[in-house]
This record gives sequence, structure tokens and C-alpha cells, in this order.
Amino acid sequence: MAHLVDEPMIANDAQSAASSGQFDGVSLSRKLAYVSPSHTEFEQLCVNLSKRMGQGVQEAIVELGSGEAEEPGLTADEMSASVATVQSMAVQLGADCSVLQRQQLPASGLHTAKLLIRRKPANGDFMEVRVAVVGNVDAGKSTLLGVLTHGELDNGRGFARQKLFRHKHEAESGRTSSVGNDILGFNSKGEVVNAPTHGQLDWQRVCERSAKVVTFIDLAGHERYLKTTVFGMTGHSPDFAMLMIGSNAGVIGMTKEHLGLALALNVPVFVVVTKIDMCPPNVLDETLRLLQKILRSSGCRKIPVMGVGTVVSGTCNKGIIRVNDVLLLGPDPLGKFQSIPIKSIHRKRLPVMEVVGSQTASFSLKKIKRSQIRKGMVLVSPLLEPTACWEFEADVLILHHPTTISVRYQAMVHVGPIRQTATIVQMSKEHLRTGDKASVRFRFIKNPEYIKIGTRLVFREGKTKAVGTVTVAHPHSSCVAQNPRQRNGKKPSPFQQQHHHSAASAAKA
Ligand SMILES: Nc1nc2c(ncn2[C@@H]2O[C@H](COP(=O)(O)OP(=O)(O)OP(=O)(O)O)[C@@H](O)[C@H]2O)c(=O)[nH]1
Ligand SMILES: [Mg+2]
Repeated sequence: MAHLVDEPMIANDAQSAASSGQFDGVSLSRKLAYVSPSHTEFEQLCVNLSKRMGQGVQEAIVELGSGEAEEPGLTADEMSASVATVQSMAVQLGADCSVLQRQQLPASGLHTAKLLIRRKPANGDFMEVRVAVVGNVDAGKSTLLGVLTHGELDNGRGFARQKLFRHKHEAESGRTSSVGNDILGFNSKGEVVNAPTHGQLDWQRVCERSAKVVTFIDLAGHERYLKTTVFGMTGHSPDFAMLMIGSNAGVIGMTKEHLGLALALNVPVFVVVTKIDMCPPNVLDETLRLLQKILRSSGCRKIPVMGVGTVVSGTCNKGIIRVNDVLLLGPDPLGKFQSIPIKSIHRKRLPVMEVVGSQTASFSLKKIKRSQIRKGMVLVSPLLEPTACWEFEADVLILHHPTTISVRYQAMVHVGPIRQTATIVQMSKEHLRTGDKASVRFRFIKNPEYIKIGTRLVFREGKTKAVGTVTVAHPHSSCVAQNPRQRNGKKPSPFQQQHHHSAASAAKA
């Protein structure tokens, strides 16, 4: 028997769910909006709802009785009228409507409710949510999944988990050792469609009948299989982690490891406490108390970056960058820049709509894989028509060199966010010694880079150290062909937006 902990695991769980389109935004505006809308208001409510359902996720949750600045709750009559309105809206949108939750507020006696509006996606498609199931050995992970997916209760002696084991030794020991997959399908009315025949689940049939399929990734709780479990978490891009805790045993063994792993991967976590049927009440209380303490700790109270794709971080040098701006990311190894929309921006882990000059932030990008990003790349406004350079010139001062520097000398060049070995291909003097100043032409050995004139540079190799300033950037030839106006190493315009980048976490695409 399991008990779902109400305490939100992550401070902003609801907010992140809202950003993924699963929670209601409309009803928050006015709690009486659904009671008796005029024809125009009804149409507007339908448009709003349809917009929310249209963004990939074919469902939305409408909250009734919650208002922004108002006391929550509706009278019984207001609630029935609101439910009827939402049902008509669902009909109009070709969706099903079902009541997920109804509550009577103890203080006021008023009612609140959550309604699920879900459309069966076209052409036999279905929504998918992946949930990684973690927690210490014996917490009851496989058992709960067996019960949920096969619809038969457990006997407390390992009955329900049997259907899930994939290896003989798992069936014998009862311990999960591999990464298992189990599916739970729901139709557009929110009803479970899993119907195992003789204990066997026909996945194809489940998917055919589902509007939404939850895939549970059953992971091993034993420390011995931690490597496999880590892989299950990183390699299967879960949308959520379900952390399971046996109430008797409490927060023991791998519990904190798994929790830490999920948090590190920015996977939102929810907690299920099991075995409350066999746990003395004082032990259960103690487990819940400790659990809530952990969940409220600063390490847990971080905001997950949901469904982010690739995240890069850097400093906005000039101008403003807003969510949904399309910037150029590059250069790639061929010196090209690619248009990339900014999906979301986070500063100090808090979502923001824009950043301005000198602010550091993380940007989640659409349409790009982590592997396509390397340190030194920049995000630039298309207005700047950026070009990449293999070669650039700089005025340098040799701070220290044991002997002399000549053409073909190689060293590590640091220019702004760039760090790459470069060769000296030309110098204004034949040899350079400690204390010498000269104009030097460099060539990067691996990738072309985006270089701004006037940027300070450091040139370093062993004990050699030189400093300087970039004076000329020689555009990469293929970029010149694309962008003839850039031929003369144009100076940056005052609208420049440039970012230093390092690939951060690639969560899920
Ligand atoms: N009484 C009772 N027994 C439970 C409950 N949940 C699971 N069990 C039993 O606890 C034992 C362990 O359950 P499993 O599902 O194998 O635990 P697990 O978390 O998958 O363990 P690993 O795969 O080894 O990490 C089984 O014998 C279950 O029958 C519950 O809520 N109540
Ligand atoms: Mg198991």
C-alpha cells in the first residue's frame, strides 16, 4: 500500500508543470469565469484552452474555484455551472473532460476542483511521459509498478513484481538488477487502458488505445547496481523521477544518492512512501518528518529546468536578449553560424524573460544538440552578420620568453571565451624576446573562431607569456563568400550581443 506525499518535492513544481502546459492558467484570472460566461467569453475561454492544448501536449488541467487575489472556492451551484461550462468547452474542442479532483474547503465549505481536458492525438499517436522509479532496495518499486500496470494487488511477498523481472536471477532473488520498462496507458477520459490477458500485457494494444502513455523505468535499488541505475537516469531522459521510500525502513541506503542524482540531472522528483500497511504509526510519522525535512533543505529546493534541450551559459556583453529571440550560434568547424531560438533564460536558476549587458545567464536552446556546441562559440545578433576567423592579428608584448620566438611558434591563445592553440604565421619583427612589442598574425589550429577587434588576449606556452590586443580579424573564406559585406573585418556595431559559452547540461530534447 502506498501513500503519495503531498508536500511538493520542488518548490516550483506547479510552475514547471505549468510551463510544460499541464496546468491551468486561465482559471487563475477570475474564479467565476466559468460560472456563466457570455457567448463571447465562452468563445474566448475555448480559444485560451485550445492554445494551451495545442502546444504539443494535447491536454490541459482546468482548476475551478481558484482565483488570483480572491478567496478560493465556489458554492455548490457555481461549481456545477462551472463544470458544465468546461464540459461544453471540451465538446467544442473535440476533447474529453473528466474530473480529476474535487475538494470541499474545511473552513468555508466552498468547493474546488481540477478537470482534465484531453484530446486523443491524431493518427493513433499518443503523448508520452517517462518516469524513472528510484529508491533503496526493497522500497517496493517493482511491486508498485506491477500493481499499477497489471491491475492486481500484491500479497506482500513479491507477487506483483514477478511480471516485471526480465532475468531468471531477478525472479529468484527478487532484486531488480537491470533497467526495466513498464507502460501504463490512459485514454482521453483519463481512464487506465492496461488490460493484461493471463498476466501478459500487450504493449501495442495499450498504445493503440491510449491518448497518453506513462513509461516507468524500473531501476535497481541495490548499491551493487548503482552504475546501471545511474545509466537508467542519464540515458533514458526521464521527465520525472519517482522516489520510493519504505515507511518502515525510512530514508536509508541509496535513497539520498538517487535523490541527489535526480536533482543533479534537473529531473523533477515526487515521492511515494510504501508499506504503510505494515508500519507502526510512530515510525511512519518519523519517516515522513525526516523526509519533509530533507525535501525542504536548500539542496532540494531548486527549480527544475523542464524539457530544456541544450543549455549554454555565458555573459551578455551588450544589448538585450529575450526569450524567443532568434540568435546566431557559431562558429561551427566550417565557420558557419546557425539560427537558434532562445527557448528560456535562467539567471541564478530563476526563470527570467530577458537579460541585459554584463548579466550572466543560462539559455536553453531549441534545435541543437549538445555535441554541436563547443567552448568558445558565441550567440550573436543576426544584425551583426558575424563571421568566423582562422587568422587574426594582434599587437603583443612578450612578458617572458626564455629564448626567442619566431614564425611557426605555437602556443595557447586565450581571447575572451576562446581558448585554442594558434600558430604565429607572420610577425612585424624576425624574432621576439622578453620585453619586445610586435604586431603578430596568428592562425588557429583546430577551429575558426568569432573574434572581436579590441579584445585582450593572453598567449601562453610553458614559461612563455605574452599579452596583447586583437587589431584585425581575417574572415574565414567560406563566410566571405556568403557574406561579401564582411570582407574587411567590419567593426562590431553598438548593438552587439555576444555570449561566452560552455555547454552545460543537456537534459532532454
Ligand atoms: N506489506 C507490503 N509489502 C510491500 C509493499 N510494497 C512492496 N512490498 C513487498 O516488499 C518486497 C520488496 O518489493 P520490491 O518491489 O521487490 O522492491 P524494489 O524496490 O523493487 O527492490 P529492488 O528492485 O531490489 O531495488 C516484496 O516482497 C513486496 O511484496 C507494501 O506497500 N506493503
Ligand atoms: Mg525492483
